[in-house]
Amino acid sequence: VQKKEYVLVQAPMVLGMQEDLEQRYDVIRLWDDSQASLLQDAAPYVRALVSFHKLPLHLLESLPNLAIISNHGVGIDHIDLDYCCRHGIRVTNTPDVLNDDVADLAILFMLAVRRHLCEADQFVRSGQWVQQMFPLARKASGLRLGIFGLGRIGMAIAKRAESFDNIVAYHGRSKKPGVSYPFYSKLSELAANSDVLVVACPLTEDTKHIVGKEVLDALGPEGTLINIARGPVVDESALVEALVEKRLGGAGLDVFENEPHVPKELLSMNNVVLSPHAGSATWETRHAMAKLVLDNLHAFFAGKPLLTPIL
Ligand code: 8YV
Repeated sequence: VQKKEYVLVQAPMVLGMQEDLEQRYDVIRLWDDSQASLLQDAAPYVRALVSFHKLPLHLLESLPNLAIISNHGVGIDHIDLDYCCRHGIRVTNTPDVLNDDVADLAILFMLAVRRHLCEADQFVRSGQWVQQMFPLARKASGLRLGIFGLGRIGMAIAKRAESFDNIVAYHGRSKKPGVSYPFYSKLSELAANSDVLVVACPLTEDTKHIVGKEVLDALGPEGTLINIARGPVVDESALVEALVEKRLGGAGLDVFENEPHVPKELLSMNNVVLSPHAGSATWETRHAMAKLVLDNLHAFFAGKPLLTPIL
């Protein structure tokens, strides 16, 4: 019998796919403390790792034969690509399969924040409706919607926003060829010309904290910030300050600087809608993501081209 390859997995995959993985490989579960000694013994032979979030350097260093990291997610800001490059480690991610879900959540935030959906739900449940009228909200259609990062997810958001008669404009590293939406070369100018600003860019050294006081003030007291990308793209203390001082109208946030911790000031604000980094969290999408993770691994071990390589 041919020995199975070891695959180190950082977190469980969606039901069904974890079982598929375990049938095909000798899986070592990083979240399961009872497998720590197995990991110690197997470390020199591990060639593949399935990552979900940040990998400690000492873990990578303990895997001298690591040859592929198949990341469960499109964002790869938590992977040390320099380390991977230096050690000839291939890296794959899961682009495209989650575009719809993440774009849906951005639109959901736009609607929920502007139309006070969470408050309205609470208003009915708590019985306040029988005593008073629900305060008026703000329109979510016919707005100027700025997208920071018009990549695959940004485009899916733009397409949806158009069906709400929103006027789309964008900012990014460069103007996209073949795209007719107005391009702003300065993020603060896009913000100044937007009612809703959606953050949909990757987290890099260049984008860290780029949404700070200047951008938030440009968006202004009637503006809505939506972040479905990565927490640290937004300077969270500047965001909290802007909301506390009512210099920003509202926010829809799926991601935070120090997940799963959320600044306590946000918890009591009814112009803020919060979500636990759940942009891709549907059965269908998590299944498609896991399948892509597995298909990249299978391709690697079969010596075939990787499906969605980063490195
Ligand atoms: C999560 C995401 O990372 O794809 C991404 O970049 O942020 C999300 O899909 C995913 O849940 C972690 O596996």
